[in-house]
Amino acid sequence: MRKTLAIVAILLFAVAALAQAPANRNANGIGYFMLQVPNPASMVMDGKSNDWAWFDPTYTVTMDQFVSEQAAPMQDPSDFDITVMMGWSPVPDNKWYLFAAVHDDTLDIEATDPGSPWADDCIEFAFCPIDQPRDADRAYGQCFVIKDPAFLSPPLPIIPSRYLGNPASWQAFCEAPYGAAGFSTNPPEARNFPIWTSDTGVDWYTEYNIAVWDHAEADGPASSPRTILEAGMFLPSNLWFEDGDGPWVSDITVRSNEAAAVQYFATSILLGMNDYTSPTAVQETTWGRVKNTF
Ligand SMILES: [Ca+2]
Ligand SMILES: [Ca+2]
Ligand SMILES: [Ca+2]
Repeated sequence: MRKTLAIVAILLFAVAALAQAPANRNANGIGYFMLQVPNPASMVMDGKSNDWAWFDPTYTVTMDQFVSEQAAPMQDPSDFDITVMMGWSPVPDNKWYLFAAVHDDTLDIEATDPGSPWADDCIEFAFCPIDQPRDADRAYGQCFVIKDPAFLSPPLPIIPSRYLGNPASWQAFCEAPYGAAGFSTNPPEARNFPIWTSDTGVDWYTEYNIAVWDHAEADGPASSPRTILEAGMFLPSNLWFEDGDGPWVSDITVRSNEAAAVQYFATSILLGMNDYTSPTAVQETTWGRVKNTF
């Protein structure tokens, strides 16, 4: 009996240890930043970055700020090279924004079944404002996969991932008015093909916005508490990029291997409009003036 109790005590200690977030949760050792979108009404989720000219490039996330979740060697930039901008908007829009540009030797978007979105070039993303490990009860379900839906049937741009319960309820978190996404490629015709490659590769672009929830319930958005995004907020969130051409290599992620080991996410800080320097300061000033008249 004593031995059994000792084993139970050890297991409880192990569970408690697992519940601790490691000190270094971020692949870049610092953390990531989401910038307040100056004018959400001007943002079009079409996979084109012309509406991101306001973004301060200091906060662009480049490949040196990612690691392989499986500690695999990072791919050569000609094979897979990621650039990400992240934003957020306050109420009433109240969403997380992201624009990702990936240089890739081969675009692979051949999968037709939304039930297995990981087979192709894709991005998995997740958030947990209450900061629990992913498999903990309340974090479950706030994990989504986004991939070019050109060959998917139905063509769902954002697909819930790792959820329990009714798929239709979870899909509601991904669609208007809560989520939208758009895609484009350079050259534009690349996404007309299930697999496309060239000597110089291809650039593929993913843009989305999505509502954030303190926790997502299986009944859908109506029974889930929405997170109110504000400047200065700390938002545990994560990205995993997968290069779908050839055999699967690894998940390229923003969380540290230590965080992955205990299923915690990376950390982002929401910066307000006075906290960063916009390259389109004239527009920003105009917007600030308009805002001050409210
Ligand atoms: Ca756009
Ligand atoms: Ca590749
Ligand atoms: Ca690829």
